[in-house]
Amino acid sequence: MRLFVAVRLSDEMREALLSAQNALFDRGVRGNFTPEENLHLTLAFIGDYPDAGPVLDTLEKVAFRPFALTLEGLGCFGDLWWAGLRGSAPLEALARRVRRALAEAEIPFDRKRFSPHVTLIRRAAGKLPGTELPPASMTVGSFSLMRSDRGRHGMIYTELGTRKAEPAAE
Ligand code: 2AM
Repeated sequence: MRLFVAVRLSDEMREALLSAQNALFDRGVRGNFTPEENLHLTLAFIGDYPDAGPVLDTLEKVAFRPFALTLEGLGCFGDLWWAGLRGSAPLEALARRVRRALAEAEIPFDRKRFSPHVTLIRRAAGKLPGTELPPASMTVGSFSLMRSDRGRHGMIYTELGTRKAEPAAE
């Protein structure tokens, strides 16, 4: 099983990202556009792991309060183009806690530095324009353990479990 831990995005956020993808397409950008239902923010990539049970038990120990997430800017890693998120201490803290919990449970994960992004296009061909992202924010009230399978027409992501935030502080 190929596993990763992610924040699933609100409908509003995914719609904003879809309209950014459409704007890029209209400007002639081509590539492998992430389908709207697959848009997500990865907190930790576990990769091949035999059993979701211990991972879910570990994620259950990660407590956090709801916090705001706001889109900010387009960027790229080579030909992978992404939407960025406004710098957020609670987001950084959540990723750190998830990763620390996985490490303590000796569940391996990709140790590359957390670099919050939502992948919009893989193998993008074109020049990254200065397109603005439509403004969009959401409250992160949970994160999920996801399984990734290669389907006939692209990746299929399945939620295996969710860890909800503690009630917001008064
Ligand atoms: P990406 O979108 O930048 O490729 C599922 O593959 C998710 O895990 C994607 O969000 C992917 O990020 C992320 N991920 C992080 N590290 C990865 C790795 N080493 N291999 C594959 N996916 C990785």
